[in-house]
Amino acid sequence: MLTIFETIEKIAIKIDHAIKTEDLGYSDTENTSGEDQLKLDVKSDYIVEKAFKDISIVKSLVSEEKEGVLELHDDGKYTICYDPLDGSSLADVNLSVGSIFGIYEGELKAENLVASAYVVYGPRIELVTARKGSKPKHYRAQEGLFNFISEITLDEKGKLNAPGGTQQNWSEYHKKFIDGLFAEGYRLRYSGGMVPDLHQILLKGGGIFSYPGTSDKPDGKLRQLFEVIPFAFMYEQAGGQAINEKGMRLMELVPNHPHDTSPCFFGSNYEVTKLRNAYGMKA
Ligand code: AFP
Repeated sequence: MLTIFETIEKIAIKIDHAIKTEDLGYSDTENTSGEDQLKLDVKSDYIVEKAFKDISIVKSLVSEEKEGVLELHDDGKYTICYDPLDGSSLADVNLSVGSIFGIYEGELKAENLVASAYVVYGPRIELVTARKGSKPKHYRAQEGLFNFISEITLDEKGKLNAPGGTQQNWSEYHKKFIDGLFAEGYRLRYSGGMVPDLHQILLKGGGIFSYPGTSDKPDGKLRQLFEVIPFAFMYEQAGGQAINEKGMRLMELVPNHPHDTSPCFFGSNYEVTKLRNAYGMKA
């Protein structure tokens, strides 16, 4: 696992360099979700693939930017599902973006995720890794090396509210839930980049990030294998919760297809309990 995390560190430095130096325009390709790919998406995907190609414990790769599974080593142990550059459409307005990695052993379902990691490309490059049985670990890069800063623990209750999805397509009860948080004094923190938005809640003690099912996207937008499950693991390891609209732990998801999405809510305990009440979910 250490080898995988060290490889992610090298990838982070290279992707950060690409963000700072490469053309920010569109390529002439689409990803499997039918979204236009930026040149940066394609480049970042290439950087990740190249870095893991020679790591023998990696059995296969599944990228948000590609259809299907890329088989690497028959004797490998892990499948890495990754979004090489999440929120890439924010790069042209110079907001933070990120990379997300879910490391699975066996069949691709949440309970088989053994570790996850994400990188935030902001004013600094930061890395957070999580493994079973310990708190997520937060690192910051300095002159190309990642220095450990601290373990991450969520408070029982936070102050931040990051509500995703197009508001006119929210359900009445979701709108009521979000309005209720603001009425309680919560502050809006939403950049449109899942990685920096979830990172902020983790580091500032707590709150809630929601991306519900909406009338136009009943299954939400965020992808289970590359985005939802790796962050659900992070939030649970940090002492928080991560559930879907029915109150099921996201760590129980079983995707039917690598690009399946799910409504998702990540937060500290107080806010998730409030969500359960608002949605009429079982405790
Ligand atoms: P892109 O990868 O298309 O830029 O989308 C970013 C993202 O997947 C995720 O990082 C955000 O949380 C989410 O989309 C924002 O979506 P909305 O703009 O619909 O809230």
